[in-house]
Amino acid sequence: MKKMNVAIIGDKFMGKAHSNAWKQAGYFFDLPIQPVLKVACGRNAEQLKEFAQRWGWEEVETDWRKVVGRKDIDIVDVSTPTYLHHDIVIAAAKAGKHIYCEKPTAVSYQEAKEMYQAVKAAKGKHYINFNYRRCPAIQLAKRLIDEGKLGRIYHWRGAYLQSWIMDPAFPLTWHLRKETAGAGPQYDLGSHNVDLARFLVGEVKSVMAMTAHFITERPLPDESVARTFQAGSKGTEKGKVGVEDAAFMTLEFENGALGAVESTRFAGGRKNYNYFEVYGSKGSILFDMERMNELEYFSMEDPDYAQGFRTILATEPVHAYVANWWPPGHAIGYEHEHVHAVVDFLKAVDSDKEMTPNLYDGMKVMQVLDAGLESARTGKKVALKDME
Ligand code: SOE
Repeated sequence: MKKMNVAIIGDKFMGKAHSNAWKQAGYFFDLPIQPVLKVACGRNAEQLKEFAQRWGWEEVETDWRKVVGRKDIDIVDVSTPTYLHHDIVIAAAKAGKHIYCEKPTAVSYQEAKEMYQAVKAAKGKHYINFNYRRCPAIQLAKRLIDEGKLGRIYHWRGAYLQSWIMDPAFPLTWHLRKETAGAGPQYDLGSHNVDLARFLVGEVKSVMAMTAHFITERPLPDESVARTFQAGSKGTEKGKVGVEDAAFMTLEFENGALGAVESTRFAGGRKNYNYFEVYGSKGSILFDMERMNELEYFSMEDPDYAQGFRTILATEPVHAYVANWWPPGHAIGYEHEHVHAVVDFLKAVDSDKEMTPNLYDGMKVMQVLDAGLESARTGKKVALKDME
């Protein structure tokens, strides 16, 4: 079988999720290319060594430029904090690599545009990791919509709610600084939601938004801390929070549908509540990531005496990707979406076909998100065409 060498840059949460995906994909799916876990790159040499040993990366390197410049590397996996995506992606595109990049795309729409220009001019394939698209229940939602089962779409209602920074003692990690994250939940969570809205409903035409800042100062983090959920602070010294704590947007779609997108890290009890509803002239669907194997479906075509939401357990072989895992009813999880993305990426590379979502989609999502931030700043509706 053809082999390709993968370099991963970033060894924290996404580094782990992607390493697992590169490793597992070939056990469950017939891959056209065998990915070789060649080199792992991270800043902290000691943590990196431990990471590489655990996941089976053959080599380690602390300088991403050296990794991207290596002739033997075919695929660059960008799993770093957001502010590094721009330079790494552009360098990797210029070096002719295939690119597998984490979301949010960049710290601004402007940067995302530059990244897209670079990959467009290069020959490698590119992917932006909006992993939720590859959840079988969301693939089912897409299928129902494409088959016309929902009819004309009237509404998108998306909410991505978390609670991990509600404690004011939670330190000022890179997610809370404008220079490293670009924005707060508007980017981190809203990017997933807007991607799903574009995937299931269509292109966005205009946006109105409001943001809120609840906690404006936080303790500075311990240097070794990068992973949000294990963060510790180094004492009483504080720094200014540079991003919003919550962002709520309304969307006008090009097809006339109206949408709402809520993104917050201040929803107590919500851990990873990535939730959406789609309402159409013939039916409705609801999805909740915390119950990711299920899709709620309501059809107006059912007899009136039997109408109501039904819960479809999307674990049958007929559902996307599921036949390669376990028998019906044996649920799958978050990490499987990442495995599915790796499988499709390798197929795209092998067949020289576009992978979706790619850095074009990543750029379009950033355009919507920045339109939202602009609207929140000015108090005005922002048309996407004015953002070009
Ligand atoms: C943190 O908010 C986070 O890890 C996001 O960055 C991920 O994209 C999301 O899948 C889960 O929450």
